[in-house]
Parts: sequence; C-alpha cells; structure tokens
Amino acid sequence: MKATAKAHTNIALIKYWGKSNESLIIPMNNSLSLTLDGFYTTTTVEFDRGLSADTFTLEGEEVTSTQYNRVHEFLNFVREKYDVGQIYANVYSNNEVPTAAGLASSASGFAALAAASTKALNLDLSEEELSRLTRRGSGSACRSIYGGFVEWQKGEAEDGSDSYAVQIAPANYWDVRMAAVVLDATMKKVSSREGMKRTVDTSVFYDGWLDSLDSDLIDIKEGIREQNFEKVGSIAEANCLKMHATTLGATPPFTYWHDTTLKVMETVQMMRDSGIPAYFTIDAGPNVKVLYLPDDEEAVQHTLQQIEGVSDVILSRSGNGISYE
Ligand code: 2P0
Repeated sequence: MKATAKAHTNIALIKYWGKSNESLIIPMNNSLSLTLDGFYTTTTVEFDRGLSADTFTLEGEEVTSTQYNRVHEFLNFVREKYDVGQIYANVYSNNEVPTAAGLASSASGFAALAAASTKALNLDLSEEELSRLTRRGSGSACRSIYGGFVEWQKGEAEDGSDSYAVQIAPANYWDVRMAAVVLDATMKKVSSREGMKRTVDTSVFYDGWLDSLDSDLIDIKEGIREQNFEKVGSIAEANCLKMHATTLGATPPFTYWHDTTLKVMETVQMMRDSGIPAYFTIDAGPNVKVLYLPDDEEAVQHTLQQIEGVSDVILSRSGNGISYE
C-alpha cells in the first residue's frame, strides 16, 4: 500500500481564471498549458492501518498548517470516492524547484499526490480518471497528468464528470522552452483562489475575458499544429494580459505585478524588436515566464539576468506527464 509518483508543474498559455463551481472545482473556461521538465514534485504515499491520522512531510519537515489540511481533505475525498474505508497515510513530498523560486506549485503537488495515493491503493485509474480526480485537489493540477501541450476541458456536466485535461501534443513534439524569471519581490498578497473568486464576483472586465477565450483557444491550437512559434507566443502573451486586466476591474482592485514585473515584460518586447522571438506569461504572482526557442537560449538568459531586481533565471524544456518509481 505504498507508491511513489513524480509530476511536473505546468504553465498556462491560455489561463484558467475563475470557477463556475467552487467546491467541485469546475472552471469557467478551458485552459491550455505547457508541462515543464525543470520543476517537479516527487511524492510517496504509504497507507498504514496502524495510523490514527494522515501525516504530511514536506522537504523532510512535518506540516500541520493549511497545506496539511488540503492534503488531508484530498485523501478524504479519495477514501470516500473509492470506498477504501478509514485507512490513513503518511505522505512524503519533495519539490524539485530551486529554493525560494516561488514556483513550488500546487499543480505538481496535487498531481503527484493523486497519482501516488491511487497507485498505493491499486486503483489502476485511466489518465482521464486521474486528471478528473486531481482537479479536486487544485484545478491547474489536472493538466500536470500529461506532458507537453495540454488542454483542460471545462466540460458541460454539472457534476464535473466531463471536466478533465487531455494531451494536445507530447513533450517531444516541439522543442519550445521556458525561462522562469524569479524576482526579488515579496510574496503575493492575494492567493490565486481568492483572486479568481473576487474577479468572477466583481470584475467589470470578466465578461470581456470570457468572450475572448474561444478564439484564443482555436488560434493557439492551430499555432501548435503548425508549429508557428510567433502565433503561439503572441496569443499566450495577449491572453495573460487580458487575465491580469480583469484584476484591475475587480472590487477591491488588485494586481500581481511589481515594478520589476513590468521591466521584464518590457525587456521581452524589446528582445522581439531586436529579432529574438520571445513571449512572456505571468501567473498569480510577480514572477514572469518567458517562452523562447532553443537557438535563442543564451541570448534570452543573458538579457533577462541583466535586469535589475531579477534574482534568478531558471531554464526549462517541455516535460513529461506522471511517472512512477
Ligand atoms: C493557470 N492559475 O491556468 C492559472 C493562471 C493562476 C493564474 O491555475 O483554486 O492553484 O486550486 O483550482 O489551480 C492557479 O490556481 O487554483 C492557476 P485552484 P490553482 O495556471
């Protein structure tokens, strides 16, 4: 009753931003991501009839806070859904992300937890079923079941049964890369969960965001099919800007950007003016991710590292889906 799974994080090129059902984690819109090789979580789950509660150990330290509650609640959901009875587990997780990079993501964490816990219980789930289950831990995590380009289909069913991710193209289909630009900036004040809820509930720009998504999704999938880097990059960058614009129209308004975030965005646009195709995307925090092609790796890394306020630039290739050890 023990298993270990590894899951990579993913970065959305078309963002998930808002839920139509908060408890079932059903999104308002489809999203599309790239799984990254450089950042991953390895999790071991061991069920033990002798335990009186779950435990969660992260990087060798036992966790008892909110993070523990989310792991425990997810395991409760697994126990209930698959009718496994009251058997608790020790969970050990390690994030292979450079310390303080601010990229230790709930996406790789919940994907690895879902995979390891169900494997430990010998449940033998299909990828579709695993993605649907993982979604209940954290929405974006359902995309980390697969490698390469992945689309999370919001589905139509009220119970969320058709809300799961599918692979658009595997990691080896196209060698595009991503640089994670880590800033000397303080922690975000609004969690992504709270930020997307506030935006759905109050932003005067939210309908405009939703209205623009169908064409972004069609166009970016066409760009992936054609391996048209400029097309994919420019749609991703514009989509990110629209997502962040919704936060400014919320009540109370907020933004995830710092002054250095803007400097990085401007530098990426300047790189393009000088002939290097590179495009940015930003999630619910101040750090920036930059999409680029292998031939430009040195120039992109060098240029980004020169920006004042940037503490680290971590390069990654496209990564694979869930694996087991
Ligand atoms: C994304 N983000 O598509 C978007 C873009 C942040 C900005 O998914 O509430 O941790 O657990 O479903 O998945 C972050 O939100 O939220 C996120 P929950 P999650 O990657």
